[in-house]
Amino acid sequence: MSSYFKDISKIQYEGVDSNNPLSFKYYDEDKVILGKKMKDHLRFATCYWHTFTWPGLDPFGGPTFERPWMQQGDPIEKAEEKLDEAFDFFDKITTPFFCFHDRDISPEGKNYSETQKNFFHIIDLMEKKLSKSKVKLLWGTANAFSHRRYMAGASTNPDPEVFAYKAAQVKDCMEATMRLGGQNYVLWGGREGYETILNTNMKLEMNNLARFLELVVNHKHKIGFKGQILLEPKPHEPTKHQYDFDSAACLALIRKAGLENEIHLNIEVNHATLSGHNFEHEIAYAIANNALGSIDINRGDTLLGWDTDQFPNNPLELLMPFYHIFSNGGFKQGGLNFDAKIRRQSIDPEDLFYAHIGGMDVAARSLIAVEKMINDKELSSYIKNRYKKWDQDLGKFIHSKEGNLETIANKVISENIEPEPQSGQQEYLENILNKYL
Ligand code: XUL
Ligand code: CO
Repeated sequence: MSSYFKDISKIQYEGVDSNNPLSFKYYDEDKVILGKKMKDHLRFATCYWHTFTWPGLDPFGGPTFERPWMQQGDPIEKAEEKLDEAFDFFDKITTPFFCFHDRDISPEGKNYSETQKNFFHIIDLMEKKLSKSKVKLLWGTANAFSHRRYMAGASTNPDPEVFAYKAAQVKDCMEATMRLGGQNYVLWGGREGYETILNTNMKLEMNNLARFLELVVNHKHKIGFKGQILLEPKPHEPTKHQYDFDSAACLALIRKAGLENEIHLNIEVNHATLSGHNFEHEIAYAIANNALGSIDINRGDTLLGWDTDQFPNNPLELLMPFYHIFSNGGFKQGGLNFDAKIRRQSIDPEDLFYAHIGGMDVAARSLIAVEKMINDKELSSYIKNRYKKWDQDLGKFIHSKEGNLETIANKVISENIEPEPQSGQQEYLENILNKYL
């Protein structure tokens, strides 16, 4: 039975005037925004790895959290204890979903059969827990990057035995995800890239990665899994050059495998910033290519150049990404996974609650602001107007069968075309955003 969170009750919405730090100020799950309840728009998920498995390490120091299930003991019993605590947390924090990796929930055994036995033992228990809880599974995924066998990549490893090992893990994890009613399955490469081209056959590695995507999609159809398959971009860290660098690189891979109708993207904030883009760009790029599936919400630290995976705390940073998401229909099967960890000094059980409450409130505030932005139509009308000539004669002609370089060039002369530059009015537009927050 769970005890770690025993002093904390279910978190309730109390509004902005409440001084209770263990309450929501903005996230009112049943409040209707843009025609749907907040909880159905935001589809929050707690992530098992950072919230229950990450022990508070950094490159210079060991674990700081020392939670009961992280102590020495029988690894299966500890995994069971962690599961009890995790479900107690889900029920109290009220995220409607959670996400997991195979290795977060159960330990490796001495060979793959034993690892598989451990995994399905916990999956059986999880299935029982799910039948008694309101929480649902947003997505499952396999960890094919932590163990030393994966140091040179998983599906891009020079050794096909490593490829096969990952295939076995992903097969089991997809089947478990389906059995638990998971709505998506995520592929995050981790080490699908290379450290030095001196020892790398890039063409073969990229072909193998495309082959892996194809095997995953074939298996999805074979078992009748209705969830979305998602690929998560990340530019580097752990590997120097990753084949799944950003949304554009992931889409190139997906298209190489001919799977653009089968695989969408799971876009993470801190991965977007590490790639030299921002979250808004990655979201807008995915939407423009009909590829947005789900998001991992967190943030980096501008003073630290690595994936710090902090909880979001600034509504302004989410405003435009949310505007793009919710003005384009929002999430269907996807959602908003807190792939975020509390800081190494935040060692109390309450700290996990403060972090999620803050993240959920910040997202709720941004959603409330976005509702106004969408209803006011100020930005959408501006853009519509800026591009309006594409719906008129010349714009239509360029896209018509008659349009070719010659006929278009002839028009420049016959119609005396002399374009007049127009202001982009960036500052005017930036000022508009101010009024929504
Ligand atoms: C790693 C990361 C992963 C994926 C799932 O940076 O974001 O946790 O979300 O493997
Ligand atoms: Co992630």
